[in-house]
Amino acid sequence: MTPMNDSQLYTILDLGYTPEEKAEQVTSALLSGGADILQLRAKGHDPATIERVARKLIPLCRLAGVPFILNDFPALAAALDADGVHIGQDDGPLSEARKIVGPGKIIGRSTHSLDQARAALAEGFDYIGFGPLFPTPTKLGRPAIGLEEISTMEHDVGSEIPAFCIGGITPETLPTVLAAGARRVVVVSALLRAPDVEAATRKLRESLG
Ligand code: 3NM
Repeated sequence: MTPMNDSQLYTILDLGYTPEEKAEQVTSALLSGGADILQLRAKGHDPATIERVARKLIPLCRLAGVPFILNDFPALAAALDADGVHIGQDDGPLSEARKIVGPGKIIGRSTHSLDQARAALAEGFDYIGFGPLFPTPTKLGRPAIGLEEISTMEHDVGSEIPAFCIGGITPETLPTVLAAGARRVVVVSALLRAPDVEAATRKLRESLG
């Protein structure tokens, strides 16, 4: 499996963009295009659907050597033997999730400020998301935090654990995000809405160097 330390492009199969019938096809395209990590995100979907989709995607990720992370649902992540789980600010402490998924699994946290990023590092999370940098249709209602704090965040947190900038990152915004100091990114709608997901992923992967 790709060590997380080498991961630059974190992708999300979001059922809000990709219907279940296309989940495997789009995941294969993300993986072939060079995704380093694949998360399944299914806000508002019932657990049975999430489990069904996860069971289809996990073998694809295993074959590609890419970690499969489940958004929320630590117990389901454990039952599926997912590589990890991603939890938000309101999803309780790391220790609780760790008890459920076990010691060998990756646990990531969404952070929306420098303070939250530092706190996630101190708590012992394996990686963080940091954003949203820009307003995003994928997470409506969350204020954009901009680019100003990226370099401090990378210095204080990103030097210790992988830190993925997220939110509104597209081929157009990526150069300014990298210029601001970001080293790793999560990209969702810009890839899932692309007419050719694999080509879009490959192009973005190449821009990351
Ligand atoms: N979490 P897109 S922003 C899922 O800041 C998610 O925690 C965010 O999607 C956070 O690439 C976000 O389409 C949406 O903007 C990212």
